[in-house]
Amino acid sequence: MLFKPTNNNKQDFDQQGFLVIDKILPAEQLLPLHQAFDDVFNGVFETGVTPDEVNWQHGSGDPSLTRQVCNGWKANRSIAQVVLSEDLGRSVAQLAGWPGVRIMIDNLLSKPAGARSLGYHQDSAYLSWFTPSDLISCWIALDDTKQAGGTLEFVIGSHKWRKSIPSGEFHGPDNYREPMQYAAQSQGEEPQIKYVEVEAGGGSVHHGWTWHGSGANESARPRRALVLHLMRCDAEYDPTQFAQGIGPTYSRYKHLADNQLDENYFPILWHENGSRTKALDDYLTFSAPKC
Ligand SMILES: O=C(O)CCC(=O)C(=O)O
Repeated sequence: MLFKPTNNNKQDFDQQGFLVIDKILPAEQLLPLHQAFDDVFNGVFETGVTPDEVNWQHGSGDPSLTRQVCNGWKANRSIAQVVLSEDLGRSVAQLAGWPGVRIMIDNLLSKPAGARSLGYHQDSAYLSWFTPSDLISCWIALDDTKQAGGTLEFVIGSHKWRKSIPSGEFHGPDNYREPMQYAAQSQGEEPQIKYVEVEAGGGSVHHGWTWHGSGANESARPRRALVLHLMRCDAEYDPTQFAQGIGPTYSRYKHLADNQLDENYFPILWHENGSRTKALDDYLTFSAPKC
C-alpha cells in the first residue's frame, strides 16, 4: 500500500474533511480488481459467499444506474486483499488519530459511460446504530477519473457544518446536489466543491460528516471505485438504535447477549496493540484444494 499519512496530510484532513491521494494502490493490483468487479457484477462469487448487498447484476440491473455491491470482500479475494489490508488500515487509523480500525462495510461502485449520478449525503447521518459512530471512508479509483466522468466530489470544510438528517435518493436523483444545497442554504454556507481527479489507483479519504456525491458519467469510459467505510476498533452496537438504524442485514450480526461488533463480520484490520483479527491472513492466502 503506497499511502502513508504525513503531519501535513493530517492538518489538511482536519481542515478540509477529506484528503485527495495520488497513489493508494500499486498498478499491478488494478487488473485483478477489474476482473473481480466483472465477476461480482456477473454473479460469480469466487469464495462461494454472496456479498451482503447485491444491488445490481448484469441481466437484471437498470443499465442507467451506478452498479453497487456491498461487502464484496466476502465474495472475492482480490477485493479482500485491499479491503482487509493491514497497511491501509494503519494509514487510515494514523490519519484519524484512532487506536485501530475495523471495516464496517465495503462498496463496489461501477458507473459506466452514460450512467446517472449518486446523490450527495453525509455518511454519518446513517450511522447512529454504533457508538462511537465515527467513520472514515477511503475511496479508491480503479480508472482515471475526471469531473466529466462523474468522479467523487466533496464540499470543502463541510464536516464542520451542522449534522443533517438523511434525505434524497442515493441512486440517480434528478438534482444530485440538492440535499447539500439545501443544507448549505439553511446554514448560510457557500459550498466550494473539490473534484477527486486522479489516475487509477489514486483516490481520497473522507470524514463521516463531509458532504459528498458524484455527477453523471458524461465521458466515454467507465468509472469504477472500491470504497472502504471504516469504524474505530472500539466501536460497539448502540442497543437503543441498532435495529432501526442499520436495517435488516447488518442487525442480524448482533449478539443476543452483548453489544460487541463480531470480528467475523466487522474485522479489525489494524490495532496499535497488534490485535488484528487473527483469521484474516489465512482468509487472504487460502486457495481451494485442487480436485
Ligand atoms: O463514488 C461515489 O460517487 C460515491 C461514493 C460514496 O458515497 C462514498 O465513498 O461514501
